[in-house]
Formats: sequence, structure tokens, C-alpha cells
Amino acid sequence: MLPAHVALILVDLQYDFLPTGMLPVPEGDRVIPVANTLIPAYRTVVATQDWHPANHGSFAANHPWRKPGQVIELNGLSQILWPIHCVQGTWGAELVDELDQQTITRIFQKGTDPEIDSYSGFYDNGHRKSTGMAEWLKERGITEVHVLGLATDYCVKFTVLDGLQEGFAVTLIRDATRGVDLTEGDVDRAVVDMQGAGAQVQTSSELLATAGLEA
Ligand code: VGL
Ligand code: ZN
Repeated sequence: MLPAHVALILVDLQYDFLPTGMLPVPEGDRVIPVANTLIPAYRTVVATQDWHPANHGSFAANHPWRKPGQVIELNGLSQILWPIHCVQGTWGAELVDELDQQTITRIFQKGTDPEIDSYSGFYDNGHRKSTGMAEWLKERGITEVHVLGLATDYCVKFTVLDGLQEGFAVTLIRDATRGVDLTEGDVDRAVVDMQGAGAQVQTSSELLATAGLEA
């Protein structure tokens, strides 16, 4: 077991981000078994869930003549357009069944405002509204968070950066993440950015060894 001041954040482990989903992350399915070996090491486990209304402004389909991958301005922020994904109440938005969900104590939903996207589990992309996750963790004495999930170059990255900004010590569990890599090198650059901002980068086996569990 890791000490009580450390929490695990599972980022967007949802069907639409698996290789068969609407916004497929290559090898996204590979992180699920790794997550399952790590979960027992943590006393506090939380999850984030991308949870968009059907009219969300990040969907290319909601803008005439636009295609996924193009960039627009959405309410003053630069926005990459995505395929329709993680629509509230649909199967694609559910957390993956194979994930060991028994000890998840809270799920923080994000991306619910059609006017603004939310990659981070802490804040929307304009830092306008909090999801309440930072406050929730702090109230429970959490000072350190370990982050895994999808996608390394979007929701994982911005969750890590906001976590650091909120004053948490943050570790990225590198082999328990996969990225989109829209442009080759995005994932590697995201890891460098997170490290540059102060995040530690570890492997699941290193963490399990620290926790006294078998890899
Ligand atoms: C994500 C793009 C759009 C993610 C969510 O989970 O990384 N990426 N919505
Ligand atoms: Zn999304």
C-alpha cells in the first residue's frame, strides 16, 4: 500500500477512447490491465469521465464543413475538432467494464458545457470552472497524485499540469498511458512538457515495487 496522502487519478478510461471507439487512441486498451494491477496500491482512487452533450462545440459534426483534426476558435479559445465521442448516456461514454472499479470513490465528469472543452480533470480549457476534484482531494489530505489513462497528449497532460498548478506532487505513470499522436511526436513532447513543469515520470513496476506489491 502507498501512504494515505497519495491518490490515483484514472483519466478517461472510456470505450470511445479504446481502439474500437469513436476517438480511438492506439493501444488504449493496453492500459486497462496495468491500471488494474496498480489500483490495489492506493487508498484513494478517483476517475475522470469525458461527458459531452450531443451539441458540444468540440465535435466537428456541429460545425458546417468542418472535419475532425481541424482547428477553430471556440469562444476565444483555440479548439481542435474531434469526432463525436463520449456523449452523455451513451455506451461509448461509460467507463470500460474490464476496469476494476470497486474502489473508485468519486468520478469527476468534464466537458459538460457545450461552449468549452475540458481536457483536464480539474478545470475546463479556459480555467473558468473547477470540476471540484482539487478541493475534494485536498479535503481528504491528499498532497500527491499519480496519473494514468487516456490520452497522454490531451487529457492526461492537462490533468498533470493542473495538478501541479494546484500544488500537488504529481507522478505520471508512463506505461499506463497512451496518446493520440495526431502529429508524430506529440506524445513524447507531452511527456517532456509534464516533466518540465515538475511532474515525476515512473513506470508501473517501479511504483508497485515502492508499494510492496508484485509487478
Ligand atoms: C480527450 C480529446 C477530446 C482525452 C477527450 O480524453 O484525451 N481528447 N476529448
Ligand atoms: Zn472530449
